[in-house]
Amino acid sequence: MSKYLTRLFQAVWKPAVIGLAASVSVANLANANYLEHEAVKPFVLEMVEKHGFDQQEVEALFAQAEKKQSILDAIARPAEKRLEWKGYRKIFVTEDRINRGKAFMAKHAETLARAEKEFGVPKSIIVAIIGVETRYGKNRGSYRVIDALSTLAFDYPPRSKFFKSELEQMLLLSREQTFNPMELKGSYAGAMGYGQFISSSYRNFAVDFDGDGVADILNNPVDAIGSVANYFKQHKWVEGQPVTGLAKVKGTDYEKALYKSLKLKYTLEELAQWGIYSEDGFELSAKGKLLKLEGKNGTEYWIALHNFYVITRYNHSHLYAMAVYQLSEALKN
Ligand SMILES: [Ca+2]
Repeated sequence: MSKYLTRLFQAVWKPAVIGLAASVSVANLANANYLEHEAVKPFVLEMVEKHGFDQQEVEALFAQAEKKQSILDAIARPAEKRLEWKGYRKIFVTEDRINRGKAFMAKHAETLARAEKEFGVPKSIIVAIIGVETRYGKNRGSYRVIDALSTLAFDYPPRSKFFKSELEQMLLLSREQTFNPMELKGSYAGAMGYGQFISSSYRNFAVDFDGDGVADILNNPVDAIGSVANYFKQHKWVEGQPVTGLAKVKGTDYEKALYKSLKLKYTLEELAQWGIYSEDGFELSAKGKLLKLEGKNGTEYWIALHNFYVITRYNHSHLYAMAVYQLSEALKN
């Protein structure tokens, strides 16, 4: 542990002891902190053994971490599961978001051109991601990341394994970047900064794009732009390839091509044999997935291609990827 971080942890730790003592005297201050939670002790010991963290320092963090019911409510009903395409689109592909996106694009034109060249990812896609995630940095999240990750790691069994891992990643990230873990803010799922990177993504994909020696995706839009572009490059975005296009369907065989997974299972040639066509001139040897969306004017069919799948690596939802795509198209005009 760096001296700097030790100092930060200590600064946190001292008041925490007072807080903990106080909470003992107030009967049933339930969930005021996570130190008493049965799953926390083994987690703390694991961090000590595996990564050499100081036990008291990590315990001090959990003494201040709080369970938030609003986080449990939010994860149980995300927009991606609640809404049809028409409702989802109305949130993310709006005049306001398009106009703000164009302003963001103009402001960061030089950085975006550099990112597009270096990573091979269109600036319209980079900006659309930042637009959908945080309205171009405006809503970066107001939950303490320690509260979000503790609540989901220790009180949300369906995703416990994933969020424990993210909690571990957050501690490592804080040590590496000399962040005070108590001060990190983000979404209800612990995603941070302009592009809402979770801790593991921060560690794996964030880049220092303005050359000041720090990869700061929390407050620095230049680093955020480079990092989103790098994320797409690392998830195999193919430069110059289309994302998706409207499709037409004939007969009833097309229903065979509807399945839940986001993976592309069939070639466009196979889809054509089932009566699914595109007029966009896509390569028939390419793989695609038929999407059936409930839009404002009824059912829409789309063929999603490889780069659409890459967008779903950012958020595992076809509604999300379609919103990013349509916003990116609107930003081009
Ligand atoms: Ca930087």
